[in-house]
Amino acid sequence: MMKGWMSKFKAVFALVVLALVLSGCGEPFLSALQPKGEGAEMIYDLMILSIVIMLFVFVVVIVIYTFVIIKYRQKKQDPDFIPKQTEGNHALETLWTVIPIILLLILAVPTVQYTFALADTSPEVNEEGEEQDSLWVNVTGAQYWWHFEYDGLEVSTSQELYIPTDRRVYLSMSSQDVIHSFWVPSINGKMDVNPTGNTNEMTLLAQEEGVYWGKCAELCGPSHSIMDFKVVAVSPGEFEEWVQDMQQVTGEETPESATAQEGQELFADNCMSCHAIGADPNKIGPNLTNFGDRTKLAGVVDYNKENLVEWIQTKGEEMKPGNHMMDAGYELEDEEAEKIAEYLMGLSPSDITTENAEDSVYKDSDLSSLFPEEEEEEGEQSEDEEDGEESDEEGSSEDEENDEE
Ligand code: HEC
Ligand SMILES: [Cu+2]
Repeated sequence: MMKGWMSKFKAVFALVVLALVLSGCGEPFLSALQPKGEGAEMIYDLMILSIVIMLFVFVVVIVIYTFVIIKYRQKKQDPDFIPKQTEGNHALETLWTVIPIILLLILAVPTVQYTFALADTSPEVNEEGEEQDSLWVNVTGAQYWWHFEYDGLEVSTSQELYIPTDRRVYLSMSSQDVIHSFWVPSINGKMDVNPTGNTNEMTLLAQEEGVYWGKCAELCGPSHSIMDFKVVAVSPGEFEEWVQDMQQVTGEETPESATAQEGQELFADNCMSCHAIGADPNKIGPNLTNFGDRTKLAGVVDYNKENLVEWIQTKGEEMKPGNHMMDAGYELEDEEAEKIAEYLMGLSPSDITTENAEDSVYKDSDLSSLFPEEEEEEGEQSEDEEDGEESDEEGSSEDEENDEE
């Protein structure tokens, strides 16, 4: 008897610990439990509904179970006593068949409804019943990065998808190598991308400005787990401005500094076979039109010059094992790589950057819990920073420490 209670206690204890651990999982910019988009909200509602139903069933079963255990426990009486034997009870059997059916219906109706709503990629209709122009983006997944081409706008970018808030953005999605899965948990559910020629469609509607994190959700190779990307939601006006700025870029622009100019030439000689600047649909490697505005290098690596030089020199071999820049044949002096880095980090054609995602749900401080080691390193530097004014504009991770204090 005693032992049974102990193991039950242990189970409850384990559940409590698990709940605590899981509650730490959700980062606001990467959590299906803190929806910031139309689709994510529907999915969240379904989760809550099914949890409520499950809890209801759980409580009812536990109550009956406890009642029966107590009421019908062994009594002090003749050990040969045999209780009244019953067999079959129509009322009860009907009841416990009907109740689950009702519960399943309560769950099924909104699930089916939302499934169709989420798959709906027909144009939005305004109050007068007129069809609105849809903003379509062609999304291509590749080992281990994402490419985005704004349909009809002559704008291409990679890794960081800019979208306007409160407007449905339509994605037409495929893969250029293996199956990947596009997932921005705060905004919508997952969608697979296939290399076989068929395109999948989905929509994104972000309700708040912010930089939302996306993950590849289909095992696609050694760097699958770091095939990260971002969705940057800015106001509709800012988005228009961004598009116009991006449209101006031809890739021929001469950078200001002489070093960057040399970098540009080196880039043209060594890198242009795989990378494009401007709307050129080169898809062996990411489009670098606004590379200067990236929040992360290659989706996951801290964005700074040192890492960029290392990326160029090692072709990302250790930062993203198995990535296809490793196929590149160039050999460069460190000095040359630095010049290229200077050129690339200056590629910022628009004033609209992730900083404009004002009410950003992704703040540097949030990151410290994801990258605990960095936090320590910054602790050492924080003294030097004390006098420096805090500007929210500094997207650098150095602000993390201060944000938290
Ligand atoms: C063989 C084709 C190829 C060549 C040549 C090449 N790259 Fe890449 N590059 C890639 C691929 C593929 C990726 C994506 C890697 C990943 O994230 O998995 C990449 C990623 C990058 C990134 C990160 C982009 C981002 O959006 O964050 C930078 C920066 C970069 N390359 C710079 C260069 C430079 C500089 C050169 C020339 C010195 C160069 N690449 C030459 C294929 C190439
Ligand atoms: Cu992938």
